Formats: sequence, C-alpha cells, structure tokens
Amino acid sequence: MEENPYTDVANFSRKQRCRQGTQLVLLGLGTAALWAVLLTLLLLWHWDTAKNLKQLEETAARNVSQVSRNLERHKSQQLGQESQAAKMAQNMEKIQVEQETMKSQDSELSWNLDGLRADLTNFKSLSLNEKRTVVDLLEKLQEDVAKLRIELQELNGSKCTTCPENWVNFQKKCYYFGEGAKTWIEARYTCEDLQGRLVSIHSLEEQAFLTKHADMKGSWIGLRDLNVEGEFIWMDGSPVDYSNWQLGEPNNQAQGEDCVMMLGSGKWNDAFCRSKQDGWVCDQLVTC
Ligand code: MMA
Ligand code: CA
Repeated sequence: MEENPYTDVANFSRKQRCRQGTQLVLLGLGTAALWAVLLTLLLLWHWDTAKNLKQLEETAARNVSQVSRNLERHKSQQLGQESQAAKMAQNMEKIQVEQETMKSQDSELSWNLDGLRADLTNFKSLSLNEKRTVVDLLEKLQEDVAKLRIELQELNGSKCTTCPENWVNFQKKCYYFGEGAKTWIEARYTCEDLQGRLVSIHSLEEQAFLTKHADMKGSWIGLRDLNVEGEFIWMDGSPVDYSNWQLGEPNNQAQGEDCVMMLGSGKWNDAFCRSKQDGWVCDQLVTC
C-alpha cells in the first residue's frame, strides 16, 4: 500500500492533539490536586485557629471568673474590716464612758476619803470617854448587822444553828461553859480569845437554859456597873431588858461590887470584880 503524505500529517496532528489533551487533563488534575492541598491546608489552619481561639476564650472566661471571685473576696474583706472598725469605734466610746465613770468614782472616793480623814481627826480629838462611847456604838452596830445577816440567811432558807466544837447551841447563840477559878476580867479576856464575849441574858428561856448548864457553881456573866454605880451594862452592848437578881441583890457590898456572877441557882449577884469564880459563860452568834 502506498504511503499518503497527507495521511501522515493527519496522523501527526492527531497524535499531537492527543498529547495536548493528555497534557491538559494532567494539568487539570494537577491544578485540582493543588487546590485540594491548598483547601486542606486552609481547613487545617482554620481548625487550628478556631481551636486556639476557643482555648483563648476559655482562658479568658476562667480569668474573668477568677477576677470576679477575687473582687467578691475583697468586697467581703472590706465589709468585714468596716464592721470591725465600727465595733472598735463602739468599744472606744464604751471605754471613754467607763473612763469618765471611773473618774467620777475616783473623785467620789477621794471625797469620801477626805470625809473619813476629817472623821478621824475629829475622833482623835475626842476625849477618852467619848471614844469609849463611839467604840461601844460601833460594836453594837456590828452586832446588829451580824444579827440581821443571820436573819436574812434564814429567810433565804439557810439553817443557822452551827456552833464551834465544845460550844452549845440555844436559839440564835452558841454558849461556852468555862471552868476554873478566874477573876471577872480574866474570864472576859478568855471569852474574847475564844472569839466570844462574856454572856448576856435576855429572856426567861435563855436563863433557864443557862441555869441548867451552869452546873450549880458560881459563873461570871457579862454584866457590870463599873463606870456609874447602879447602872448595869452588858459587855456586848445589848440592852438590859431582863434581870434575874437574887433577892437583896445587887447590894454593892462594901461599895466594891461591880461585876455580876450567876449563882449555882442561876440567880444573879453583884460581886467583887477581883474575886475568883469557879466558872464563866461565853456566848457568840450562831453561823449558818
Ligand atoms: C457575899 C457576896 C456578896 C453577896 C452576899 C450576900 C458576904 O458576901 O457574895 O456579893 O451580896 O454574900 O449575902
Ligand atoms: Ca452582892
């Protein structure tokens, strides 16, 4: 078969067109691949950025809540400090008021002290007799206060019949029946050493109790008329509101009998103060 030059040319151009087509397809594919890579990269970048943004957002939110928490804490601390400051101011005011009260008390006390000093000066200038009267009055007042205290404690339900060992209780007093020869003044001091006084007697019942315990012997009691003849006084300052004289007594025999003793019968007799009696009776108030 004869070769046709046109056919060759046509073949050649067809081949060339075919190659060109292939090249175009390859180019298209390459471009598409390139776009795909580019898009993937873009997507990856977008995803990464979004992730970072989200993290940033979360961190920011955390920080904001932290800051608001701190703010709250600061606010409450501030409130606490404010209330403390208010309290301190209140306390300060109280202290100032107390200080004022103390100042006025202080001046009142020094005023009282001045009064006492003046009383003392007056007391020092009193005569011995007047002093004796004041001391007696004071002792009487103390006795009255002690009696009132016992009454008050009894009203409050206390039972007031307590006496020291070897003392005997009768009504609101305790009695000690001393034995042994003593003068009146020795008996008086002995009673004082025992925290008591020579007994005073104020009723028939009390006398009956003493008579029973006096044991039929002569005993000193706390009555005398040393200062003014015939004017008998009890040593505890109590009033002479009862008596139990033996018939014919007090006779102030030989003008020298100023101290009173209880005979074995319980009756009273004025006797010579420096004479010795075999017994003596002390008393003191009960305790509750
Ligand atoms: C004693 C003495 C007196 C009392 C008479 C009573 C002799 O003296 O105790 O005080 O008055 O007796 O007879
Ligand atoms: Ca007498």
